[in-house]
Amino acid sequence: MNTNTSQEMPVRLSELLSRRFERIVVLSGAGMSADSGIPTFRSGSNGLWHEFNPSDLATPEAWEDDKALVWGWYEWRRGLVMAARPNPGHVAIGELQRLHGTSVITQNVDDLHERGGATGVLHLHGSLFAARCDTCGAPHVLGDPPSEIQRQVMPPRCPYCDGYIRPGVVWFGEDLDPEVLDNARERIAACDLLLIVGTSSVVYPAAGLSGYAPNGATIIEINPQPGPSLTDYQWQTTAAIGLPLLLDALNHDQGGEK
Ligand code: BV8
Ligand code: ZN
Repeated sequence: MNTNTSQEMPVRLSELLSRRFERIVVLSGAGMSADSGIPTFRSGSNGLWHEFNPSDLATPEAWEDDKALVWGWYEWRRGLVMAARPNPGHVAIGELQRLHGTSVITQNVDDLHERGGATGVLHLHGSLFAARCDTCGAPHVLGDPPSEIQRQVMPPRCPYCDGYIRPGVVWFGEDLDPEVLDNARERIAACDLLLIVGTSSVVYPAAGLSGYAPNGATIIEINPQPGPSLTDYQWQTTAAIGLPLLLDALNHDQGGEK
């Protein structure tokens, strides 16, 4: 495993990328959106909820305990995402998919991959834009988030059963959508290049997905502070810097359009 802290494509990495890849998969985490100004899950600011650990708020227990605090937190995050723009990393992944056919799997609950041009994104942990009734499950379309940040915001009620509307995300202790998880495992099991971008790889089952990559697949991690991992190459750079350079290298070596 190599680790390189340079900001241009390291030679060893460009050598790794010089073969032809037919089935590229991207697996992203919160670091993917850090360059768009979205705080990461474990090392970002938590705003008005600064005394709370995001992992403690993203739980059914917190929701049962204080719906207004949790709903206020998610509405703050939804507002941040709506005001943010996809960064060059999101755009490069959209191009990677257009030119080389790439599956995008994300732990993120934002829509920045889609706004960067990616389609068919698998959201392992749901989405800020998929609210639903906590009682009858009816999908609920949200309007604009509150204009100013409020610490406590009561969630809306379901027009069908008067239940509370909850965020459309997977909380700790909740199961992931089995279809989404199976789909992600299948895509990674068939890949020949896996790009792991901006994740601390501590949350399961997402963190275990890279283990499904077949022997012979090339696994590359892009992260300014990579953790221990079984990759072929750890590139200590950001998503916004690394992914456009990686796209250039693949375009150069794979002859542009597929
Ligand atoms: C499950 C949605 C079966 C919500 C999230 C005890 C009780 C219950 C469960 C467990 C338990 N012990 C273990 C578990 C399993 C648990 C788990 O894994 N816990 C961990 C913490 C030990 N998992 C679950 O509960 C999952 N469900 O297992 O169900 C079950 C059922 C009952 C009981 C047991 C098991 C559900 C997990 C899903 C939780 N929901 N999100 C929301 O967003 O509010 S996870 C949350 O963490 C986010 O989705 C986030 O994406 C994800 C992972 O974090 P990262 O994306 O990696 O973000 P992080 O901040 O950690 O790291 C950022 C990285 O980016 C860093 O490496 C940094 O260096 C890098 N970076 C920074 N800047 C940049 C950058 N990279 C590139 N460019 C940059 N510019
Ligand atoms: Zn309902």
